Amino acid sequence: MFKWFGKKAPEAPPQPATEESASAAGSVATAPPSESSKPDGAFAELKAAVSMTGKSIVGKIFGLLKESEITDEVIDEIEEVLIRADVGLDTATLITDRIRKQKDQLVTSEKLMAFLKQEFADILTPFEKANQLVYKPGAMNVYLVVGVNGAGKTTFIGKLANRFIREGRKVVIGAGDTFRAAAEEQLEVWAQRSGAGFIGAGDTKDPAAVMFEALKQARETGADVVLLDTAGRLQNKFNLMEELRKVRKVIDQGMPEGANMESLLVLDATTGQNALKQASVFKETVDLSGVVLTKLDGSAKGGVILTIAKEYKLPVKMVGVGEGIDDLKDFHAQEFIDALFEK
Ligand SMILES: Nc1nc2c(ncn2[C@@H]2O[C@H](COP(=O)(O)OP(=O)(O)O)[C@@H](O)[C@H]2O)c(=O)[nH]1
Ligand SMILES: [Mg+2]
Repeated sequence: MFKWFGKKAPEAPPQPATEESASAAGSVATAPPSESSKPDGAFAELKAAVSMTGKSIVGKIFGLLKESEITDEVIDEIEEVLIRADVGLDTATLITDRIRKQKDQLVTSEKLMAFLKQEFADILTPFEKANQLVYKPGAMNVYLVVGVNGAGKTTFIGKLANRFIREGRKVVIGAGDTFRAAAEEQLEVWAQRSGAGFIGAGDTKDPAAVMFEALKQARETGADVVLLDTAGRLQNKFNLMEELRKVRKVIDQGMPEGANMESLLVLDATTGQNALKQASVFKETVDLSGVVLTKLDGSAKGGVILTIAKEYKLPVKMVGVGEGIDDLKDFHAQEFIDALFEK
C-alpha cells in the first residue's frame, strides 16, 4: 500500500560544535546554521539573494535623496517606494509618518538611511529568537509544510532534508501531496538525493494516512526528523483547508510524547503582498509556527518580510535563495537588514 524506502544516511561529516552540545542542559536547541563555517561567503550569498529587493528599496531611496532635500514630497515618494517593494501599506505609512515627525533631525541622506535601517530592525528583531527553526535533540522533530501550489514546499523539504542529513540526523519524508503522482516522484528524487527515508502515498489518496504512516515509520526507525509535504491549496477552498485541519490533528495524535512540532507556511517572495492573503487562514487552520520565504533570489519584493512580521506576527524562519539543494538559509533579521542596506 504505502511506498517505503529507507536508506542508511551517508557517513555523517565531522560535526561542528552545535548549539546541541552547548545547550546540553536545556532541551531545546535551534538547528545550527549550516553556513557557519564560511560566514563571509554566506553573507555574500545573502547579499546576492536580496540584491533585487535592495535595489527596489534602498537603491531607489538613495536615488531620491541624491536629487533632493528631505522634503514632504520626498517622504511621500519614499512611502511609494516602500509600498512598491511590498513592504505593505500600513507598515510603509507607519515608517514614513515617523520620518515626517523627525524630519528636522534627518537632514542628510546618511542619517535618513540609518533611521530607516533602525526602523526595519525595530520591526524584525523582536522576532529574532522565534526566527530560528526549533530542533529538539534526542526527540522526534516534526515539520509540517503547507502553502499554495508552486510556492516551493517540495523543494524546501528536499533542501531541509539534505541539511539535516549533513548534520547527521536521521530523516523520514512523508509525501502528503496525494493530488498529483508527479508530486510524489519529485519528492522521492529529493529524498534519494539526500538519503532520507521516504513514505509515498502509493494508492491512497488520503494525506492524513500518509502522515500517520510517516510518523509510524519514524517511530519504528528512531528517526530524528520527519518532514511532511502537503498538496498546494488555496486558502479559500474550505474542504481543502478542513482536510489540512485533519492532517494536523493526525500528526498531533501520532507524535510520541516530547516531540517537537512546527507548522511552516511556505510563501513565494516573488508574489509579495498577494502571498500574504493566505497567511491568516493557514495560521488558524494548522497553528503556524513560522514562514519560509522562498525565491528571495528572484524577487524585488522581499520587503514583504516586514509585513509578515509587523502585520501577521509570524517569524520568518528560513529563506530560499535558489533552486539548488544548498540554497536554503536561516533567517537572521539583522543580517538580512545589513545585506539589504550594504552598498
Ligand atoms: N529561484 C528559486 N526557485 C525556487 C526556490 N524554491 C523553489 N523554487 C522553484 O519553484 C518551483 C516550484 O517549487 P515546488 O517545490 O515544486 O513548489 P510546491 O508546489 O510548493 O511544492 C520549482 O521550479 C522550484 O525549483 C528558491 O528559493 N529560489
Ligand atoms: Mg509540491
